[in-house]
Amino acid sequence: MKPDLFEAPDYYHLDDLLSEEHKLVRNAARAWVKREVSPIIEEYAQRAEFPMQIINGLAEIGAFGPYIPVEYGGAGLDQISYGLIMQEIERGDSGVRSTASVQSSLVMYPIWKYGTEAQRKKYLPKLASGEWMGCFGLTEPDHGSNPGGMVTNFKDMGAHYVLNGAKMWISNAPFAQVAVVWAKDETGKIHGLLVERGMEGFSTPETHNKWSLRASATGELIFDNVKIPKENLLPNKSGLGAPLGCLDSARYGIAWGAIGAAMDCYDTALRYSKERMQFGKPIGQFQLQQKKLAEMITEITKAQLLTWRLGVLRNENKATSAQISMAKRNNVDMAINIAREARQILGGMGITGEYSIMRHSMNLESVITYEGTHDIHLLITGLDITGLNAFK
Ligand code: TGC
Ligand code: FAD
Repeated sequence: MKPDLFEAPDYYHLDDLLSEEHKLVRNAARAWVKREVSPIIEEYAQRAEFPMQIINGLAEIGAFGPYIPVEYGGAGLDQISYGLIMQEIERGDSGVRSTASVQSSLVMYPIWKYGTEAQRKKYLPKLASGEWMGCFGLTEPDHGSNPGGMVTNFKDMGAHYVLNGAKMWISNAPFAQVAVVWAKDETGKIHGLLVERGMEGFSTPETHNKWSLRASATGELIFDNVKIPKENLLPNKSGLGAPLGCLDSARYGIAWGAIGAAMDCYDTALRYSKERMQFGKPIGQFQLQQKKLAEMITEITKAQLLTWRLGVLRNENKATSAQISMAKRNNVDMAINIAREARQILGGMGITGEYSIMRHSMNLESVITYEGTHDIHLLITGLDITGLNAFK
């Protein structure tokens, strides 16, 4: 792979809206990605393997629980710092950002928000340091966009619960020590359970043959009469709103992350367009190539401003789920379109692993699908503005 020469576009001086702390956090993450992710990621993606050696570094830049309080091992940062970390990591690779999103927003967040003090103390410091990795089991083979239909269930046996069912498409599953699993009790109400590797009847087979997010490990969670201690139930929130609340936090991180992938594609294409000569000129001098690049920087700039504003609203506890949904949908769609256009600017070179664009492009096919598909997010906005529910 070519050396990482990334220079971040900031057409509307977004940096002026950031605090010194935001810039310090962002710059540390940016430098770490250049040093530790860019040189190795293509090889790991080609081999379809998650680079386990980066876990400590992810913990050090605050990517595991950026906004979780320091007393539990988190970085105690605000929502904009959280977003900027996700942007920088996904600039390197969406699969690496997935690992961080799952750990922070889908594992640490529910333990912090819905767990007991004993659960927080037991799990959060280990997850923040990367000593333990976690995963989040919501999706099932027959229930993806419609998680409320899940069939995974647990029964109260007096001294413990017994869990049965299966989850599919679970990021980090093959190596996670703990899974936050969403399952129905005997009355059909959804609860979160903490399932640990090694519990009898619990297995995590890896999913192979992915053409997307190849540097992220994906697997199934299978529960065959797994005995769950009663203290492993998350007691402080139940119902579908509990897992969906975690998704709000993760979708917000993805909105920033997608900007990172788009910035990397744009920056690569811009540099290439000034170096590649055809018909005796740099291809960047042709109007059609300039149109592509001009549209890219416009869309990136719009997404940066949208997402920064969403971060301010989140810091003030004012962001709605529908606003977060809009940013996730818009920014991932923006990034996937930019990746496709950028790939064309590189001609044949664009399909090789010498450059990051094709990897971003393939990764974004997962990002536009998970955490709610593009169409599901359109319907969430549709419901919000019309009051008419397409899901019922
Ligand atoms: P609905 O009846 O609308 O809602 C049920 C209850 O949930 C509440 N609620 C929310 N609460 C918090 N945050 C949100 N975003 C919420 N959205 C809804 C709602 O108020 C209601 O509460 P209550 O008290 O009235 O019961 O539910 P529905 O069954 O009609 O479904 C709605 C729909 C389709 C929008 C939702 O289910 C959905 O978002 N589907 C998409 C599924 C999805 O995103 N799955 C993600 C799986 S995890 C993943 O992909 C991780 S990838 C990780 C990585 O690698 O980065
Ligand atoms: P389906 O729900 O079957 O949807 C298929 C198509 O139908 C989509 O285009 C969808 O938009 C459309 N559709 C569905 N319902 C409607 C409707 N009402 N109106 C219009 N169109 C509709 N899940 C987890 O729980 N944890 C994870 O860690 C996790 N990681 C993932 C990692 C990867 C790499 C991938 C690919 C997925 C991951 N997922 C995870 C699962 C992901 O959230 C689901 O794939 C996603 O929610 C879509 O579900 P589905 O694949 O079953 O598609």
